Formats: sequence, structure tokens, C-alpha cells
Amino acid sequence: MGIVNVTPDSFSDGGKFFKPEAAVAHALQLVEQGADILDIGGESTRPQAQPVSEAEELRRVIPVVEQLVGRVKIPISIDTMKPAVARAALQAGASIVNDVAANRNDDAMWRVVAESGAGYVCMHMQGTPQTMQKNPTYTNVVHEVEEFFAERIARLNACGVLPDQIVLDVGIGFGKSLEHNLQLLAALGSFTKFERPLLLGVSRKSFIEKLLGTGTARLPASLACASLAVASGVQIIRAHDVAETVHAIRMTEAILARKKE
Ligand code: 9MG
Repeated sequence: MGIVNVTPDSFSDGGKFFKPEAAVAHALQLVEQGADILDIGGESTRPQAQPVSEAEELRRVIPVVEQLVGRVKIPISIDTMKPAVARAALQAGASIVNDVAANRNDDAMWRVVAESGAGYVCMHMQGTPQTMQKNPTYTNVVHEVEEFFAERIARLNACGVLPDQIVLDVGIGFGKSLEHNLQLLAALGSFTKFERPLLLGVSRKSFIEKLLGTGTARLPASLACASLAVASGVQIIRAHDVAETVHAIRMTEAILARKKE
């Protein structure tokens, strides 16, 4: 899953004029590099990122989705916490909703997903992007994420979202300390018991520098996590560096295929 961040710091002329064409060109490059899904997002979910309005998020992402739909054959995912943005993106041709706020109480997003039949990435987060890194606390992070998935799958089903639509994601970095992230990465295989595809997002995340030191390049560790994840049964890796990630995954898969022979 190639990441296309449609935010002013990513694709603009350095000022407030965001250029959809630049985001589209970047997305097309990711497809050439081997992405199987494009994830388009218009609101940063980094710790303490400022929320953007619905109108602004729509203005950023919808032209990009519209332009990509006619030009790529792979599924387009909309990375949004807002039901109205998800609905508009699905109407424009996206087919997956990547929801980092699946810990919400309100079911409006799930009704959009149920009505559309779209794929749904149900990601675990403790808190919100504004609060999540203040003091993440768990008795047992792996058990608590498992409980979250079990409870959410039941709740999604009650809202009309079928099990086949659901992808699960432990939410590395979303309300987790370095230790929580490492424990979840070590336990990825245990989440296969839900019999749903698993997604992992570790690409360039700050926990890498917390472990390896400030200023360390984040790509090698991102690739190590991607390989470990694939070996643990994860099917979808969300990545900025698609070409490198595809190579790491292909190599891992080739070795795993020999192991099974
Ligand atoms: C939007 N976004 C940023 N990090 C992510 C992650 O780890 N998983 C998913 N599903 N989305 C993410």
C-alpha cells in the first residue's frame, strides 16, 4: 500500500497552493514501483497534528482520487477519519476506507462502509492523534488490541459491515510507547487468528529513532519490520518507499516459499 499524503507540506509550491497534479504524479510513480493499493490522505495523523476541516480535506483529496481512478487499475484507499470524506471518496471511485479512528463510539463511518460495501481498515489507536502519545498505558498491549479487534468486528457486523470487508491493523505508533510497538511487532502472528487480512504501517515512524538513535535513517528498520511482518502473516504493508519495500517483501516471500516446500 503506497502512501500518498495530500497535505500542503507534501505537494505544494511551498505556500498554501496545493497541487493535485503533483500528488497524482507521485501516486503514478508508486504504481510503477509495484504498489498494489494507493492510500490517499488529506489530514496528517501524526502525534499532535492539527485537525483539518471537512471542506479542506475534501478539497485536497477528492480531485486526486478522481484523477487517479481513470488512470490506475489498482484499488484506491481513502485515509480519513471523517465519514463525509469517506463517502465522497467512495463515490469518486475509491474502494477502501483506511480508518485510524476505528476506536470511535459513533457509527456513522461504519454505516458509510456498510452501504458502499467498501473494504475497511480497522486500526487500533489509544486516544486521538492529539492525545495519543501523552501517556499510552496498557496492562497487556497485545491482549488489549486483540480484545479491541474482537469487539470491533462484532460491532461492525452489527452495523452491516461484513467480515469480508474488514482488514485489521494494530496501529503502530498510535497511542503506543516504543515498548508497546515492539511487543505488538513481536506478536503479529497472533492476530492471524481473526482470519482477516492484516495491515501494518511502520514506514519511517519515529519509534525507529527511539530504538536506534536520533538521526538514524529510518528506511532499513522499516524494511526489517516489513519482512518480519510478512513472515508473521501480514498481507498489506503501508509504505512510503514502495520500490524498496516491494524488494524486501519479494525476498521474504521467496525464502518463505522454500521453507514450506
Ligand atoms: C494513516 N496512517 C498512518 N499510519 C498508519 C498505520 O500504521 N496504519 C494505517 N492503517 N493507517 C496509517
